[in-house]
Amino acid sequence: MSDEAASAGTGSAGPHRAGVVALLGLPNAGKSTLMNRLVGERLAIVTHKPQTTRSRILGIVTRPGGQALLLDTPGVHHGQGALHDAMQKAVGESLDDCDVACLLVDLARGWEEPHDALRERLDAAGKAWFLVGTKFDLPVGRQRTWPPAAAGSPSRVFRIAADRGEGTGELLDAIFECLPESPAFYPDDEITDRPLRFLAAEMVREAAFQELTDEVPYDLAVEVIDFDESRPDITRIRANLLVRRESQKGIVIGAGGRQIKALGTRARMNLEKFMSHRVHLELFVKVDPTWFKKRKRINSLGYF
Ligand SMILES: Nc1nc2c(ncn2[C@@H]2O[C@H](COP(=O)(O)OP(=O)(O)OP(=O)(O)O)[C@@H](O)[C@H]2O)c(=O)[nH]1
Ligand SMILES: [Mg+2]
Repeated sequence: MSDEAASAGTGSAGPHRAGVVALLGLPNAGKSTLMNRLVGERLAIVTHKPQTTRSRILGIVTRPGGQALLLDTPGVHHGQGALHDAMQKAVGESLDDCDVACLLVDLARGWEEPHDALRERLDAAGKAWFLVGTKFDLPVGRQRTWPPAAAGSPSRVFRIAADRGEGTGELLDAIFECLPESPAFYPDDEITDRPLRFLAAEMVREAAFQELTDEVPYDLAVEVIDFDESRPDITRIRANLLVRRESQKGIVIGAGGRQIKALGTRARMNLEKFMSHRVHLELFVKVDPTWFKKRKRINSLGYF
């Protein structure tokens, strides 16, 4: 349980509340960081590059009297192709499915034109939505006039620094107050519906985003081909790094295999921290010029 979930007012005297909360915004707004903070685990991968998240990822926060189903989503952006379409479909479905939405806006950047469309969709759907300014710890964010007039009429307005947990407890309290009366949807010890196998693939992809430059991480997908949990003290994982072009294969492997070694070490250390035991990680680089073109293939990689 996160500090936020533990410290938030229990609300256990009133009716039980449960519902879906969509975390929406532009790429790099801090959606995944906020979800991880509220859930209290590094469920969603976070990098300094935009378009890190490719699918909707459920993070469950349970406390006495309530359960919030947080949906981390890909950032809203223009683009084309089956992967882009799958990412934006995940955004649309999260918006449609939610009981309350948080529209996250990077305070360092302020309100931008694509926020208008998101706000219009939320208002048209009649959703309760919170305006959440992120990265309040940065000086430029602290100086920004908030809320901006263009934001219209959000139900509530917040400023948070999710990295350090500033303002996130108050935000979670407000979320719980807004949820409909309902029994819980998941057992109280569950934090996501995603299998460990998918979370592991994501952690490898996170390492790829951190280690590789230019377009390579965007062209790369991770396919777990073997996930062996038969021993309690070590998990053995074998995964393919799918790249689009032969030239990218060379970049990912690096001179003398140094790049893939660094990437693998970084991923393994994060996996061991997450699983609290040893991980044996074996990575292979495979050229697959079409992985991002076919919807079913994209979905099978966990991006939906
Ligand atoms: N200074 C500061 N940086 C933050 C804060 N929250 C997130 N960041 C940073 O912003 C960057 C993007 O964070 P993410 O959580 O990956 O953003 P996102 O909205 O999920 O991005 P996409 O998945 O690409 O749409 C990372 O480098 C984070 O460390 C914050 O409160 N303060
Ligand atoms: Mg993200």
